[in-house]
Amino acid sequence: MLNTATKSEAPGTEQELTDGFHLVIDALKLNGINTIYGVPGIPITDLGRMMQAEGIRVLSFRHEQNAGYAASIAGYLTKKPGVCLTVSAPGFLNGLTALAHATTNCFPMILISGSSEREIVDLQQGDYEEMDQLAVAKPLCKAAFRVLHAADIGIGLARAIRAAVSGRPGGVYLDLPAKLFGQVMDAAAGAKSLVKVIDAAPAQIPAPSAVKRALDVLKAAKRPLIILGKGAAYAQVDDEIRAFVEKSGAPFLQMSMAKGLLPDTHAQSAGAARSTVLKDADVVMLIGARLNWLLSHGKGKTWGDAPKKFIQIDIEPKEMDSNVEIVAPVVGDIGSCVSALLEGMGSSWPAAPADWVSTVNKKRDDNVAKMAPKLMSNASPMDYHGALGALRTIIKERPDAILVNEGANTLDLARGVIDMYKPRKRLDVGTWGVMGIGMGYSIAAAVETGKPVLAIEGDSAFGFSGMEIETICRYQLPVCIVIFNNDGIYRGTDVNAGGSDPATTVFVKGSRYDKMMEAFGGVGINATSPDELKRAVNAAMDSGKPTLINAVIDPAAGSESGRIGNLNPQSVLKKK
Ligand SMILES: Cc1ncc(C[n+]2csc(CCOP(=O)(O)OP(=O)(O)O)c2C)c(N)n1
Ligand SMILES: [Mg+2]
Repeated sequence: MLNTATKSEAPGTEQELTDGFHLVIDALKLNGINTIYGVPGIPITDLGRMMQAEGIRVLSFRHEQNAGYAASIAGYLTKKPGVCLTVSAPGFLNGLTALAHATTNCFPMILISGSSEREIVDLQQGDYEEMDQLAVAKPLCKAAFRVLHAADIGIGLARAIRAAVSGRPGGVYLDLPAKLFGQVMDAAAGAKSLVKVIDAAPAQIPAPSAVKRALDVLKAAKRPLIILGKGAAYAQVDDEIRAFVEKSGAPFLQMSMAKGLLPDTHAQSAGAARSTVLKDADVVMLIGARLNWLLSHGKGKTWGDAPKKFIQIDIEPKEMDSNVEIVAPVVGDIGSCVSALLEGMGSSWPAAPADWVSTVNKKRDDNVAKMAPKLMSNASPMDYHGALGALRTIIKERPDAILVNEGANTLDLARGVIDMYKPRKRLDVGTWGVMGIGMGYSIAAAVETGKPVLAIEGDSAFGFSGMEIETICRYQLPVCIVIFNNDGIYRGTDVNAGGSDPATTVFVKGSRYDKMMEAFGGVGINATSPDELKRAVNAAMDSGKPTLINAVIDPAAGSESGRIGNLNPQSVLKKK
């Protein structure tokens, strides 16, 4: 039912009217966008109220950055653009980090911000929250649009949706000036101006010659390796990907957020033999994974001296040859590409070379065996492995739960230790290694999937979005947050070499984050051993009550920057 109002034009005549507020709402609903993440204020407070009245779910956050991260991951999980709604200038800027993050990570998202009066902004006359938001947003997203006339709202939203989800997905900015909302137009003309986007992300079929070239290279491999990225997880063609990987027989690696696309415990998984397969493989097929810093750009020490041929499957043609030569580029959407590859393999595809497979499997099994005793550690205060050993069992027993993870040691070690069993269940810091996604991701994951969420958070990482625990309690979401509290960033033991202030990486010692949760009516627990931790998480997951567990970790247990300390620049001067 479209929104209308009646207005008497002249005695005896009545005209059905609509306005900008209602056209925005009708356009969103027409395109199946039923959930909005945002923070209210001028000029969008009433818009939020009217959205609620019209049956759209509006989740109101404490800071726009967290609402933005929520929208970004909603886009990843649903393949529909996640929408974040903010006020002008400062609210817009707070949401912008998440929009840039969505673009970098290829998540479809639309940031809709109210903005101030164009006439005053453009003459720089000092309007309330004055800023040329469109210009600021442009370099940080895939596309940016502004709507000035109510009659263009339908087209504006249609363009934003298409830009966000088609081709390589990303962030889109939609600028809605305050005056637009009150603009009135004839209701029938308004209804006609709306656009339902048909086939928003059209299939992109790969060229048959590209598919053949890729299969020829793969077939000739002596030491093949398949790397699955989060683009492969995003595609939601899990069965086809599994069939392709299994038919190839090749060892596979899954990038952080692709973990679980195939179970990490799969016979072909080389997750625990990563350094061996990267060094020794002779043919590497990338599926929805980019050769960026996370894969050491496809060259250097990590990749060893053995010559390599890369096959890459990606929807973005410009991705090819971005770091090293790609001998067999396959451009298209992952679903179409993987189906074409599978078909092209036919019925007599040879098994992967047995000596390579057994070498990789042996290395993997040795490494898994080496780690096993560490995961049994019952030390108190806990070390990372002891605490993660307990959480690993919980995910094994509850494979449908969604795991959100951020921190340095807390991230890198959890990624290695906790096996994932189902696709799109692991949500983490992504391409930038950004801190602050934790609570926004947890909220959106719970809202979009209805599944329980376990957020494993470094104490520093948690601080970036911690106030949203009030939001979690307000909406009564099934989120259990475990804070790995080691008194600081990387470690809680640093000392200031030059004065009496605390070192830059340490926090108040012995903090009790669990008490924060109690302030909002949630469950707060202090856990000092893996057994206590396991009991508390299981209780939270069973009850579905918002819970925060302060897991006390040995402040000396972590290492600088987790697993990526090598990226820190070094001073040429000796340390005093
Ligand atoms: C937005 C942002 N700011 C700063 C950083 C730098 N940084 C990387 S990890 C980290 C926090 C690590 O500490 P914690 O979350 O407590 O994890 P721990 O290693 O102690 O387990 C910070 C601040 C970042 N990645 N992103
Ligand atoms: Mg810490």
